[in-house]
Amino acid sequence: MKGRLKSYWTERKDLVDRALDALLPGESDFPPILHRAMRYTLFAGGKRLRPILAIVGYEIAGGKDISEVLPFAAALELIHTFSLIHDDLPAMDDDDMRRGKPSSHKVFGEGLAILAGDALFSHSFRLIAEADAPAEVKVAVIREITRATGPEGLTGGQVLDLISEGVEPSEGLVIDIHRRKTAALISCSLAVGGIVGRAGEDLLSTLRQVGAELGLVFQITDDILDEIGEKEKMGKGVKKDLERGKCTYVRLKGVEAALSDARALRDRIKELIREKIGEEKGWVLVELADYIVERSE
Ligand code: GRG
Repeated sequence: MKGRLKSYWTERKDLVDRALDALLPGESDFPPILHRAMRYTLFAGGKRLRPILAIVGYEIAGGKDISEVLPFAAALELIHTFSLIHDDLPAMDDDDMRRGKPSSHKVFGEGLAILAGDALFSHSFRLIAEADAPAEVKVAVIREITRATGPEGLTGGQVLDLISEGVEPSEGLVIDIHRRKTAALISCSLAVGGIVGRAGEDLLSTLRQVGAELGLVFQITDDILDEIGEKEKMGKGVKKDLERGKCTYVRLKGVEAALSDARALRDRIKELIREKIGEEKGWVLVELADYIVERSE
């Protein structure tokens, strides 16, 4: 990441990190082992893509007071972190490393890792319920999040990902898994920011669409990085997808074609942003589209 995107990101990431710390129960709250486990993966060093996208959506909608969107942004990061902890479990992807550290279940054991994830998910809805926003905004946010995380989104995507191990991938299946497992929450994050910033229906549907395409390209790049990325930069094991016979874009088309498809999709997303949001309001998304495809972490 470079230039003005880097300074935009650093400033907002700092706000998100501080909000997360303030909005989470303290590490020594009872029972301390649960609170330690909740904070362990949360503060292990994520990019904070989803909460920052919520801020981006809020700002594009015309929101001026970032503190208004921060509890919602924090809730999205709690949900994402919950999904990472569960994804790493032996019953799912069985990964020993996450965010550059041993996975939650490696440190706390499986039972606590499951429960830390559960507690993060529950706490996210408490943050939404207690946010300083009108009830109709909160209900719209809850609808957006539950649709993105339920059977049509993350949970359904994770099920397809799990039952498709070893299956010969088709383009339809790979894209369906990627859209649900990864793109749904990324799209939801931009839309949640839009809802809190009181975006109208047209802008909301643009934010959902741009987020869904960015999410798809994000997961295609994740597949590429699993194949050719560096473990240290990724903060997790690499070459795991092939080993487990995952239905990935790289398995479908190979690294070269995956990269060229990702770049073509990136170009279409940039056109969409310029056409529907405009360069002035949408510059973060335009530059983010480049970062997502060219990233190494
Ligand atoms: C949310 C109800 C509910 C269930 C969760 C376990 C599960 C069901 C879903 C797993 C989905 C999953 C882990 C998808 C992969 C998404 C992905 C590309 C994660 C990596 O995101 P980054 O690179 O990670 O943004 P950091 O660590 O930077 O936050």
